[in-house]
Amino acid sequence: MGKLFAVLLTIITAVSMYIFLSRTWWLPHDISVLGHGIDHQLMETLVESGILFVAAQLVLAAFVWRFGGDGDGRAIKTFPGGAIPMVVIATLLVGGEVLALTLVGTKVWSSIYQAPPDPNALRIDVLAEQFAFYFRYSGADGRFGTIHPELIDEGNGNIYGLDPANDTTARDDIVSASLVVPVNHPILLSMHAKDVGHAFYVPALRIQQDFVPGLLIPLQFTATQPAKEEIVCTQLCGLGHYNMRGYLEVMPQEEFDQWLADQASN
Ligand SMILES: [Cu+2]
Repeated sequence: MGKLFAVLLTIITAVSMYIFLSRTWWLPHDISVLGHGIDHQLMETLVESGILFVAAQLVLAAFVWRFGGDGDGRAIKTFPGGAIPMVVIATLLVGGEVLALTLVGTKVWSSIYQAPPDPNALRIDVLAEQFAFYFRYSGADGRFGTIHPELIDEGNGNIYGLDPANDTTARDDIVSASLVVPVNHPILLSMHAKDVGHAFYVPALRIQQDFVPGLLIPLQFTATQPAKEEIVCTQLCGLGHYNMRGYLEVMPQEEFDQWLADQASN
């Protein structure tokens, strides 16, 4: 029985390794300036934890093969020095590994979350609600109209609660159901939620960011090629969650300018 388990364990380890090495389920294509750094970090983590995984499974298989119980009543040997040193060593090893990965990963993390926004970034206001995303552009004046929560009215299409009658900066604001951005241009999203927690997930951008009600969350990215990607909500946010999605469209600058002009004249 012990030997059979050792063989099974070795086969499972080999198959798992093959799935990763052959890239059977792999990352989607990358259209973000930051994507390379993130993928590189992910690879380092995968390789490091992969080696440890394979080594641990094979050592386990070898021990089971060699010492697997066959019911002959032999006494169970104790680990030299008792269990405590073994637990301490294992904790230090695993703790050291996690800490090392954290320190190495901090570089990529801070390049996304701690870097100051590009002064030329195109600012887009993102609103998440049950069960849709809305994207607001400031229009010709470069200023966003103030949000008045009491004016929010799905019925008349005032999704953001703007007051164009009294607020001149709100008059030219453009609200779109798709996130349309120019290629190779830094984008700064300002994300907020109207009701519950949601998330903004675009695998090709390597971005997954939660919306938290009450918080204004900045998020920056630069897309490197024209594309149309799905934006999905990855926080269970209610009955319609499965259907909460939008589209990111990355287009050349001239096309984007044209799109924005078309939206403004509507
Ligand atoms: Cu949602």
